Amino acid sequence: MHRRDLLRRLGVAAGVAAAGGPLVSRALAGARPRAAAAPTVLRAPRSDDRPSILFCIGDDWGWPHTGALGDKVVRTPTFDRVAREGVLLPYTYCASPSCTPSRGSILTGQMFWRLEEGGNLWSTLPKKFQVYPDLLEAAGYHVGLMRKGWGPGDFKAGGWTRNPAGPTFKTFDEFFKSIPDGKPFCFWFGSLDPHRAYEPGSGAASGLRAEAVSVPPMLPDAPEVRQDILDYYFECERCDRDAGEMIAVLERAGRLDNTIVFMTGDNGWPFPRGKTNLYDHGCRQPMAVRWPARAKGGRAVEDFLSLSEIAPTVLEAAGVERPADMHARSFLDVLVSGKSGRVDPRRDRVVVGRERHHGGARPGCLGYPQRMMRTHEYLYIRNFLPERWPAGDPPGYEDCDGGPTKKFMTEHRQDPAVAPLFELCFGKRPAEELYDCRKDPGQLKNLAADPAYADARKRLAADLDAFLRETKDPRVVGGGEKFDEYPYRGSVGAPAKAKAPK
Ligand SMILES: [Ca+2]
Repeated sequence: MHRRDLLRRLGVAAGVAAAGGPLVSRALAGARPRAAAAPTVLRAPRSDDRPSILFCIGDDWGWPHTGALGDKVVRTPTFDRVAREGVLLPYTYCASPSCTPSRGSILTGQMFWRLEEGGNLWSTLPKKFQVYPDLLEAAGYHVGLMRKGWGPGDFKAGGWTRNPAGPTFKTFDEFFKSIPDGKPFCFWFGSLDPHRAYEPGSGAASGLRAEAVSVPPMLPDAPEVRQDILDYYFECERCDRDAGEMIAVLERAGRLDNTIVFMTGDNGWPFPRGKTNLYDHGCRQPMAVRWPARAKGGRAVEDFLSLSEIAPTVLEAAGVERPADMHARSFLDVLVSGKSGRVDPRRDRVVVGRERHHGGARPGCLGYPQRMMRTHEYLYIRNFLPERWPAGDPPGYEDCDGGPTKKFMTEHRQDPAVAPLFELCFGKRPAEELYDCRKDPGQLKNLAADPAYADARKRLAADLDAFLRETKDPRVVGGGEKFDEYPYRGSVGAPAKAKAPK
C-alpha cells in the first residue's frame, strides 16, 4: 500500500518536475542505475538512482537566524543557497526544544513522549525504537555521522553499539571516500555550533555590527545582549560554512543533485525564553531542503512541519518501508508537489512539548512538563505542573543556558526596563497560555484568561488533547510522572561544550 502510494504521488509529481518519476520507480524495482547526465568532473563513486541524504543540523541554531529567513546580520550563504535552489520551510518546529529528545524524534519519526527515557535530556534511547539511518543501511545505504549525532546521553545503556545517528567519521571527506561504488549514502552532519559557550567578541571581530542587530522583544536591548547575539551569529556562520564545504565535495563529484540536503537546527537559540521554551524562539527552526532531481526549487512552503517528520520522509524517498510504530507523517508529497505557500490544508498546525531538560534545574531532578499547539493564528501552551519554575528554580535557573544575556538580566532584574522581561523569561507561568501570533508575534501577552479568546482557547485545548491521546502521550493517558523518575545520565554541573578543532 505504502509503495503504491509513493508511486502514485511521484507519478503525479512527474508531470510537474522535469526529472520525472522513472528514477524512483527503477529504484523501487531494484533496477541497476543508468549513467546520469551530471555536470561532473570526478565521477567516483557512482550511486544507484535512489537519493542520498545529507542531513546538516546546527546545535541550538534557531529560527529565523539565516539570511533566507530575513535576518539582516548573520551571513549564511549555504543555507540561503539550499533555500534558493530548494524549498524554504519557515514553519518548521523541533519536537522538543532540548537536544536529546529533539534528536531522538528526528531519528525515530516519533514524538519524544513515545520514546520513554529518550524523552529527556541526558538519557538513553531504548533500542526497540528503530532509527532511519539503520533502516537505510539495511536497504543498502552507506551511513555515517560526524560530530554530534543522537545525544547528549548514554546510547550504550539503551542497547546500541554505536550512536543511533550512525558510525562516526572524523571528516566528510573521509566518509565520502569510504562510499562503495554504486551506493547511495546517508550522512548526518551534527555541528557543535552554535551551542554555548561563545568566545566573547568573536562576532564583532569577524565584522558583524552590533548596531544592526534586531533584539527580540523578550530581551533587553543592551550592549551586552547585542554582543552575545553577535557571538551566537559567529557560530551560526561557522556551522553554515562547514555544511557548505560538504556540499562543495558533492558538487565536484557530481553527486549533489540527487542528494536530499536538509539544513536545520535541533532547538531554538540558547537565550532566555528561547531554548527549552515552547515559544517560537525556543522551538521554531530554520529549515531548507534541496533536491533538484525531484523537488522544484525557489519555493517557500508555509505548511507546518515537525522535525519528527524527517525520518518517514527520507524512508519514503528511498523506497524503504517504515516501521509500524513510526507515526509521524512524511512530507515528501509537499516537497515534490512543486507548489508554494500553503500546500496541504491538513498541515495547519504543529505540536511541540518538553519534559526534563537540565537535571540540576529543580531539587529532586524534576522536569517542567508542557505541550503546545501552534497554528498560523495562535500559540496555545499547556503547563502540566505550573507550581514549578519553568526556567529552573532560583537562583540558578539552570534550564536556561548561562551566558552574557542571562547574566545581564539577572544582575539588572530590578531595573524597571528589565524587570518585566525577567519575569517573562524566568518567572512562573499559569497552567494555560494563549498568544495571538498575528497581533503579538513576540508571544508576550498571555490571553488565556481573556473572554474574547475563550472559544479559541477551548478549541485549541481540545485539539491538543486529542492529538496527545491519539499519540499516547503519558502525560494525558497516564504514566507521565515517569519522566521525572528516569535517571539523569549527565552531570548536574553545567554541561561543557566539547568543541571540535576549528
Ligand atoms: Ca541543541
